[in-house]
Amino acid sequence: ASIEKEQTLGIIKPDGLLSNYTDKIKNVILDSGFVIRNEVSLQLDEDSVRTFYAEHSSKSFFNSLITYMTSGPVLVMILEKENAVADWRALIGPTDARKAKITHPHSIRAMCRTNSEKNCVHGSDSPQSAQREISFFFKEKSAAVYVFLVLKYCPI
Ligand code: DGI
Repeated sequence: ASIEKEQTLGIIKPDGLLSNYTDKIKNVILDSGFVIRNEVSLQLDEDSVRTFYAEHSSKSFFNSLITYMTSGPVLVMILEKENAVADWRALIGPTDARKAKITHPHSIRAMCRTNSEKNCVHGSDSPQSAQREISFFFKEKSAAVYVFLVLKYCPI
């Protein structure tokens, strides 16, 4: 019987990229049975982070989260395997990397960093979030957008 594959969104955050954890993290991803279906490296702007993390907009740490996530490029990946959402969350470990070091010493967050804000990686927290977050970064442009772009840049 074929195994149902699931997709989730993973992000290597600016501290992960700047500290050269990318190869280490990718090795863990591949060794754990994920396929990296698609990836893009980009510099997020403030508006994108505000939209992406909208559920945290009322939190005290929201502004520093925006500063952190715009402090350098990120690597956004579609990760695929059976049970990808839960397995990726388990692999990255708890939000607070200080706790991760104690309770989940083999997690990615334990490997990278030592505080609750700079925790190196992101993972969607449910299949619904995964769908929303994947289309946030990888949504195919609609025909209407292409018509707009053609008319804008190649006016008849
Ligand atoms: O899904 P997670 O990334 O594990 O955690 P989350 O959705 O609760 O929070 C999103 C990000 O916001 C998290 O990766 C880092 C930041 N954050 C969360 N809780 C705190 C925090 N930053 C600070 N400074 N303090 C927090 O308590």
